[in-house]
Amino acid sequence: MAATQNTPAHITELRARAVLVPMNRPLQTAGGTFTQAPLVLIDIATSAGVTGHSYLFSPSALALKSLVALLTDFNSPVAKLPLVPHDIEMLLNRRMTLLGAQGLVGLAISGIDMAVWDALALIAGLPLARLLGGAPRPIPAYNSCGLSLLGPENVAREALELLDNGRFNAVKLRLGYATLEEDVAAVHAVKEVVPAGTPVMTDYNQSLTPAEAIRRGHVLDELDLFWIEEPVRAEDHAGNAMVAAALKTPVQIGENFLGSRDMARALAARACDYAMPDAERIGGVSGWMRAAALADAAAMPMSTHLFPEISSHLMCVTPTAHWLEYVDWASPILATPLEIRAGHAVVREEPGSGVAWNEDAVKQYLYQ
Ligand code: SMN
Ligand code: MG
Repeated sequence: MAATQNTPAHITELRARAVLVPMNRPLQTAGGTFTQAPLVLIDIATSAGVTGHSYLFSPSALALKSLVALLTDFNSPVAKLPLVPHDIEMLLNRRMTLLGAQGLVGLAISGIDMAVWDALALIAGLPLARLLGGAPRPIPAYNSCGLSLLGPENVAREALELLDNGRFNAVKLRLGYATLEEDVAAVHAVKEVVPAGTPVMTDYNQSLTPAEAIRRGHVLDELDLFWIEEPVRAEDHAGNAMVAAALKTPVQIGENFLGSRDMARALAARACDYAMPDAERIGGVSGWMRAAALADAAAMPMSTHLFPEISSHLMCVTPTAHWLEYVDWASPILATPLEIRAGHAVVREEPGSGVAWNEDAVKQYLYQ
């Protein structure tokens, strides 16, 4: 008897639009300030009648229109292609080799990959975590929505608000004040108000030189911080390695890994103790799975950066899964925002990656 052949669904259209979503708490880091979240929403319509969704975060609103234009231009190479994420990724990377598949191009390819996987999960009727071979489970999440460079009084007040009576039990504090003394004062202020044992992550957003990071880090080493993130320039693997070797506190990097090969180079350079790739820079779902394999081989705890909705599914299939970074920036435009309960993200038993639009809200925040 001849084997039955199901024709795989194919892409019918790729659409992109931009929104500027007001943030509950403006974020002021040593690397930049945000009061609105500049997001690009991607829709991949398919012949199966379902539409896959994903979004990108553009750290500068200045690039929003360019990203939308780039994605719209990608409609022509991807329309009519079968819904096969690996082949789509390979094709787009090949087409972009001479231009360079990083920067905005890398974000666009990652965003397409995430939307294609979302469509596949919707067609299969499975949560993305299950389609990838895992099962939805609660993922430990820290609240990363605030704790900007606002001084000790403000961060102490905000830390308690962010814990939200036990909804969260870990927070991330931005550091990189003009002086070490101000960094220490901010850490003390938070540590004094949170319950004993509360993990306090910290983030320098690449603002120090290696020598200054080691000088500040030796003092911070006595303050029981959960990790020190991006102490020096992200691409300076040798500098990060010097800092990681000198400090007791784990050094966390990864949000600026540009694809899994970049991550492999960072791991080979021993640039960090912990890794936290970012779904839109590591290559979407496909890139994440390769990054998770690298982290597993290196026995390295792996956390996430932004995109908590899809990232919580990915953590269900990450062997060294560590912490999910929770931000609520996309929540206002999502049909069902990610839920956090007792310090954990709730991965729903519903088809897809957890990303679908609240169209009324999207209309309200459209950027054009
Ligand atoms: C961060 C990076 C980019 C945008 C916002 C916040 C920060 C983090 O480094 O890790 O949350
Ligand atoms: Mg960071």
